[in-house]
Formats: sequence, structure tokens, C-alpha cells
Amino acid sequence: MPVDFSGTWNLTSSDNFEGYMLALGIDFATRKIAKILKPQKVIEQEGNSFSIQTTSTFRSYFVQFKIGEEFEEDNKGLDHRKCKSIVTWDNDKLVCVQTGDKKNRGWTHWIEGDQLYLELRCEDQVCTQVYKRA
Ligand code: VLP
Repeated sequence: MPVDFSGTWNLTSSDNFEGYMLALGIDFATRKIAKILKPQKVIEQEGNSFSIQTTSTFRSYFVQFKIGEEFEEDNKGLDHRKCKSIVTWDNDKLVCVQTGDKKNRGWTHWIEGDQLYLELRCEDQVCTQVYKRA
């Protein structure tokens, strides 16, 4: 029985988001705004089906997927690069590989206590974010 990520989660800390955004080629002005945002994630998990809605005052992003099924991701409102994404379980971690123009792109979610962790990877950059259950 896997972990249940369902719920509402608010960002409490973010390490090296700047490096991650630079690796994605996000422009200066957008980075300055994005780094002060405190996004909220609403995750719905039903069996193998997930949706993740990330909301902020500036941009929002919605993604849905089924475990082990590759899907096209448009990253609309983020870097806008299309990629082929697949999410799988690594024990109790949810691991996404985003194959496209950027090397080593993807993310991992896991839960520790009442905190949700998100590791965002692009090229040689790793950003670690922590979210607290709302
Ligand atoms: C773009 C890069 C900030 C920065 C400009 C816009 C959406 C896992 C996964 C589900 C992500 C989040 C990626 C963030 C990339 C920022 C707008 C911030 C709010 O989450 O939960 O998509 O990949």
C-alpha cells in the first residue's frame, strides 16, 4: 500500500530554485518574481491516477498522470518546453523523468511526517522544496 500524497500543501522552504530556473533558461525578470512566490500544491491520488495543481499569485500549473504511463507534458506557463514524462514509484517516492531538450530533467516527491518534499532536477542543478500540510 503506497503512501497517500493527497491533500493541500503550502511551500515553506526552497533551496536552489534560482539554479533550477537558470538551468531551465527562465529569464531574469521572471526569476525575480518566481523566487518570492509561495506556491500551494493540491494533490489528488486515486489508485494509479494523480493530479497535481500548483497555484501561485503569478502562474499556476496543472499536471495529471497515471503511474507508468508516458504522457506529453507542455510545461505551459513554466519554460514552455514540451517533454515526454513518466512517473513511477521508487519505494515510497514518486519519481518523474521528463525527457526532452534538457538533460537530466525530472522531479521526485516524498513525504516525511507532515511535510511534502519536492526535488526538482535540471541538468546539473537540484532544487529542494519543502511543503507543509495545510
Ligand atoms: C518556471 C520554473 C513560476 C518558473 C516561472 C514560473 C507554478 C511536481 C511538479 C508537478 C513542478 C513545479 C515546477 C516549477 C518550475 C518553475 C511559477 C511557480 C508556480 O511541479 O509537483 O508539475 O514541476
